[in-house]
This record gives sequence, structure tokens and C-alpha cells, in this order.
Amino acid sequence: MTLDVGVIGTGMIGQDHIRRLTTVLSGVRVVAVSDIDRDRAARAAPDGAEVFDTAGALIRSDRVQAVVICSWGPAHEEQLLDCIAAGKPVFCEKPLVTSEAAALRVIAAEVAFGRRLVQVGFMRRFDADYRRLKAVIDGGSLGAPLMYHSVHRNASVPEGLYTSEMPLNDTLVHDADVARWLLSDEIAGVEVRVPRRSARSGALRDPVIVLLHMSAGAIVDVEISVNIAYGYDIRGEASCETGVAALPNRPTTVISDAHGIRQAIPVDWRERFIEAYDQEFREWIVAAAQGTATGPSTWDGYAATLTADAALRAVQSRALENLSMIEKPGLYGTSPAPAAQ
Ligand code: NAD
Ligand code: ISE
Repeated sequence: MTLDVGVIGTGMIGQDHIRRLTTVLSGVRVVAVSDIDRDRAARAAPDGAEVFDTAGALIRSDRVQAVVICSWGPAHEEQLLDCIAAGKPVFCEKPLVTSEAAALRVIAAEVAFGRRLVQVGFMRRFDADYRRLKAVIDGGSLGAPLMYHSVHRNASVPEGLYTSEMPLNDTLVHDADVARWLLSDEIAGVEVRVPRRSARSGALRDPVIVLLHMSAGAIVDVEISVNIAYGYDIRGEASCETGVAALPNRPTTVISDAHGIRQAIPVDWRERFIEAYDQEFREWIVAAAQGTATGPSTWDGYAATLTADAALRAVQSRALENLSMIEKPGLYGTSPAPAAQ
């Protein structure tokens, strides 16, 4: 069986996902596209795909069995609610939404529908290196995780697309999600430290250091630098009771010459996480074909949104900002018990 998919938002990642859904993965076909920039949608449309004037019309079309949302964050809520109303499985790029209230409305709609339909684009959970790191932590051979050090560096970000708070309300969500997932715990509070601003960063608040206080007492420090020029550099190290476990440097060819010994650094997220994006869609396609969703959920998107909100408050207050989550609906499973403090 082939899953017929409609893609909303045909910018950078929309085009990359259309490429993988069209030329890399099997069991799926892009039959519809839509973008507020209709010409861009038309240029991105694979052969035979219909270009829709609005996201709503694409979602409601009988041709479309499942939806991929790659529009900007503030547009996600309405598009997600339309997908849930139509009963269609939906892959939504991060961030799920851009406010706590919006996240609660999506949770309420999905819970009322009674079955999971939403998978959020937290692709690190599908990366082989992250999966091995989680297996080591979960295996318990190093004892309880006490700290996790996360480094999230982008060479640059597109000019004009983001507000000054982009490192906290757009980029941080990945580190927040991976911290919750690796440590099987929720984030209880957030602090932010703002060092000297990079001269390359213009109006952006960049870099920033974020401390995530986990419920069981572990602390996660996150360096976010979104204009660091030299490449896309993602690192992670879990410091546990009797040892540490770290993500490896990406295995690439080692070049030795008159300039020294060096390895190439990925240019951006498309290169670093190419296999992870492929795998997140493989798993999405299997679930969507059965009319449901697995993987990172609306609940995970809600937790990341709360973390971003708390980080923005913490910049102003310069204090620890606590998170207050609603009780987890049964639809999203029970929270695994974190290791005791
Ligand atoms: P982009 O600006 O290149 O593309 C976004 C596209 O969405 C644009 O073509 C825009 O016209 C369109 N759009 C905006 N509002 C719309 C609406 N209401 N209806 C239809 N189309 C609309 O941005 P991008 O870098 O492709 O990012 C898109 C989303 O993907 C963002 O939420 C971003 O955070 C996320 N993203 C995730 C990753 C990841 O690693 N998972 C990487 C990059 C981007
Ligand atoms: C982008 O939207 C992503 O999601 C990338 O994974 C992240 O590294 C980058 O900072 C974001 O702008």
C-alpha cells in the first residue's frame, strides 16, 4: 500500500522532506503541496502532485491520507487542529506550537479524538548515535545520570526569518526534548545565562547557556550558538554515577596534510541528521498507514514549548523559572519513573 501525503510549507525543510518522501523512502507518495507562497509550492511539487491554495483545502482533500506540516511555527496550531478534525495522521515539524495555550488546545483536540494522530519532528530521537547513548543510560551500567552536557551550534541562521529570541524559542526545543527523552524525566525548571554577545549575531540573543533542572535532580546544561561560522556542531555527554557516555564525533574521513589532522564538520542540520530524518519518516509512514502516530507526541511538543516559555521568562528574571505541567492524559502513556535523587 502507498500512503498519499500532502506537504504544507515548501521552504527549506519542506523541500528536503519532499525529496526524501519522493526519492528515498518507499510506501509513500507526495500527492499535494501548499504554501502561502503559491509559486514556491508549484516549484517544489513533484510530478503529478496537486498545488492547493490553502492548507485547509489540502488537509480536507480526499486525495490526501496523511499530512506533513513544514510551515512556520505560528501556523502549526490551526493546521494541526484541521488535521485532527479530519482524522488524518500528521507529521508536524518542531516547534509543535508557539504558546502553552495553543499546545493545550491541540492536546484537548487529540484526546477528544481518542487516538494519537500527531508526531512531532524531534529527529534526534531517530539518530543512531543518540539511540545508542540512550541505550547505555537506560541500561544502568553507569549508574544514575547526574548531568548532561548539550552543545547545539549552527554555522548561521537565515537572516530576517527569526526574532531575537530564536535561540530560546526555536532552537532550544531540540535540547529540551532530547534531555527529557535521554533521562526519562520531565523538566522542572529553567535558568538562562547570557554571555557576551557574538558580534556576528546582530539582533539575536546569541549565544546563550541554559540550565534545565530535571524533576529527579539531574541538571542539563545547554550551549546554544546559532551563528558560530565554522559549521553545524552537535555534542552531548551524559555524566553518570560511575562513568560518562558521549555522542561520538561523526565518523568522517580523516585528512592529514600540511595543515594538520582534521575531519569535516557538517554544514547544517540537513547533513548532520540526514539518516535521522529518513528514519523518523520510515517510522511515521508505518504508523500513519495504520491511521495513527508513534514517536515524539503532542505531549512532548507541549513540554518543549513550556521549556521555551520558561527560558524566555528566565532571561528577564535572571532566576530559576519553574514549569507547571497539566496531568498527563492517558493517551500519551505514563511517564517512566525517573531515577531517585
Ligand atoms: P522556511 O521559511 O524555509 O519555510 C517555511 C515555509 O512555510 C515558507 O515557504 C513559508 O512561505 C511557508 N508558510 C508559512 N506560513 C504558512 C502557512 N500558514 N501555510 C502554508 N505555508 C506557510 O523555514 P524552514 O527552515 O523550512 O522551517 C519550517 C519549520 O520547520 C519551522 O517550524 C522550523 O522550526 C522547522 N525546522 C525543523 C528542523 C529540524 O531539524 N527538525 C530544521 C529546520 C526547520
Ligand atoms: C532549525 O529550525 C532546526 O530545527 C535545527 O535542527 C536547529 O539546529 C536550528 O537551530 C533551527 O533553526
